Amino acid sequence: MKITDITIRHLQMKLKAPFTTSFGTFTNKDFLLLEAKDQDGTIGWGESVAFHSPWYNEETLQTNWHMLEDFLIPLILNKEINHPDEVSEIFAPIRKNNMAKSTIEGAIWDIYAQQTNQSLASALGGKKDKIEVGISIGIQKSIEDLVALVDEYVKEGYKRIKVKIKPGWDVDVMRTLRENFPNVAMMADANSAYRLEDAELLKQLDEFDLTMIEQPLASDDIIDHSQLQKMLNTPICLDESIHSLEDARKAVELGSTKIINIKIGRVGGLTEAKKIHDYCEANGIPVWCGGMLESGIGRAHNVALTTLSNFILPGDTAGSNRYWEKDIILPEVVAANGYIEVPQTAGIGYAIDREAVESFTVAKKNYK
Ligand code: OSB
Ligand code: MG
Repeated sequence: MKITDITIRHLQMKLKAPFTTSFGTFTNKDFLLLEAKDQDGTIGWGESVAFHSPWYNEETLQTNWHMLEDFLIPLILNKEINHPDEVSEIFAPIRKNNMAKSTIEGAIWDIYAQQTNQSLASALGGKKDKIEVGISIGIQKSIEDLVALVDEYVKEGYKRIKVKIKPGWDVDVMRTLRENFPNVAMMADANSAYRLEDAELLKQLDEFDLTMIEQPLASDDIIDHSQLQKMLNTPICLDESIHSLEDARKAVELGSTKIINIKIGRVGGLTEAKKIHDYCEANGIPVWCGGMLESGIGRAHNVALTTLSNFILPGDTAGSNRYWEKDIILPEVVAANGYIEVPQTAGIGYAIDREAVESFTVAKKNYK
């Protein structure tokens, strides 16, 4: 393939309900969509998962736009590409900026899957026709509100509940949840809100039989996590700390993580995500697919990735209706009884609702 035309759009979509983590609250989702056109006319879509502020990691919507416009798009336009795996090699001279890189790579995987007449899931080597998913619930105003929400999602069929924690919203919250939902698979995500000195407090979570605790310590740490894991029975799962296969290998070798949350954007694309998946599978480390409050396009990529065999634990890819009044794909992603059916049509498997895309677009630019 040869990409001859790329359009970047900045979309703004209002979340149905604000989403609060230990680092901040999202009410709107601002993000970039990338539409790439091959010389044969095939169109592929990618979504940047960078947020509008550098809270989760250092990238933002604007840094992604800069990287795409000034560095990444010029490396891709009119270059002969035989396989999407080549994209990460082309981008190798550019350090980090993984979410920006992943935005183009995702569109190229979509085009490749269409041109080889297979679903993105099959193109990646995935075999499942449905995937098991959980839900991630933000910090609420009160424990009562949280219990009511969890009850709602358990009734909707989600089989695993993840809740956000932070200092002051942790042990008592998890105790109340466990008392109310004795048999539901539960986990807590701290988004780096604690330090090794908090080990005694985090140890109290062992009582609640959590499937894992996600990223308790600093976003760039793998050393203290290995110390903490020695003190906890609850498995640690790293999210923010893992940007590459090399990061995954080092964290696993140090014993800093027993499970890995793979986010396509955080690791620079589907090719690297697959490498981490394969390494983890060979080393007995289960993985699951994380979420970044994606629109339908990023969600479709997550669904496809989750069909790989070592995605053993339910991920955060909930149905479109958990986030949006109206998504930008047709049909929307539907989670029924905790499962999403994997689309079998070529490419990402969902049609783009261009009218919806235009209605949420606040800026756009074309590159040829
Ligand atoms: O840490 O997984 C995270 C949302 C925003 C930023 C970081 C995270 C999250 C989630 C929500 O947990 C996942 C989702 O539902 O998309
Ligand atoms: Mg997380």
